Amino acid sequence: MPTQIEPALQTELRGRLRTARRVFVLTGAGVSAESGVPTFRGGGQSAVWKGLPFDAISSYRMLQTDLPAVWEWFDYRREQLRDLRPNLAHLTLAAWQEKLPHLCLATQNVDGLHTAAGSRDVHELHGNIWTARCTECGARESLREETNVKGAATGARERPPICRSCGNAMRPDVVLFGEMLPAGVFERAAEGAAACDLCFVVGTSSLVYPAMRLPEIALEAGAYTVEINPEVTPFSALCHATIQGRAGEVLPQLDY
Ligand code: BJW
Ligand code: ZN
Repeated sequence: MPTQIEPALQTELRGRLRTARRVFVLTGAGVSAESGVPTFRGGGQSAVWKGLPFDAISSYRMLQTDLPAVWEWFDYRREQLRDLRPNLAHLTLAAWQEKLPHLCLATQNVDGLHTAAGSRDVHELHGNIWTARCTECGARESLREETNVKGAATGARERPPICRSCGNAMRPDVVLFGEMLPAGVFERAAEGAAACDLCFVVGTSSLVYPAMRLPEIALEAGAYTVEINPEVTPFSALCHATIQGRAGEVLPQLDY
């Protein structure tokens, strides 16, 4: 049975969307769950890989000690993503950007599905799984052309890929535990959070910083803040409204 938003809250939130001047949205893995992307902490296939918990393999320490293993993990993840499509949550947020005077969308996801849904200027706080970055010169290259990372297709590169600019090893262009976010991306998202009057926090466990600073900034700035998540999180008690439900069912019901 799909989640039905309580009618008074639905009316309240539609009204706020109609009158909001600036809306800020932070999304996490849950927004892509209905597309078939595994979450990190919700159990399932990708939480543990070859006996390693994801926070061990998606870490700066692992990058330093075993870059080929990190590539193997992200190649596996890209294979999982290859045929997946944006869901109603991604599509609703993309449609809001067309209707609202200003919408700032920040995501912790590396899957690129917000952009695939049509969202523009997405602040990808944790990078993008479809890009490689040189460990020395920082040059970036797309991995989209590799039709089959297992090597069956002609486009497959060596692992780790060698930078075409300087000849050094490349790495996945994602932010691993213990690493800083890309220069400027948090700051730009924080500007959106500080300036908003309405904030949505969608499908995140609300555990990972500095991403979770963003809705805290919105709250501190006085924004009305709404969480959408089937589970209770550490942020739930701080929000003005929490909707316990799936993003792909809840967000379309807020459309106004
Ligand atoms: C649905 C749904 C549906 C399901 N609809 N919802 C203490 C100790 C050690 C470190 C730290 C510490 N305190 C802070 C830190 C730093 C650390 C951190 O925050 N750790 C905490 C976990 C404790 N942060 C960092 O290291 C960051 N860097 C940093 O702080 O730099 C400064 C620094 C430098 C040097 C040393 C120390 C500090 C970087 C964080 C990078 C996170 N990277 C990852 C991996 C990306 C690459 C990859 O894809 O593998 O990003 S970790 C992982 O978590 C991934 C996610 O983006 C991120 C957040 O996960 P998210 O989105 O919340 O997903 P889940 O799975 O946890 O939750 C899904 C939610 O969806 C659930 O709530 C479900 O209920 C819900 N849901 N279905 C709506 N249909
Ligand atoms: Zn290079």
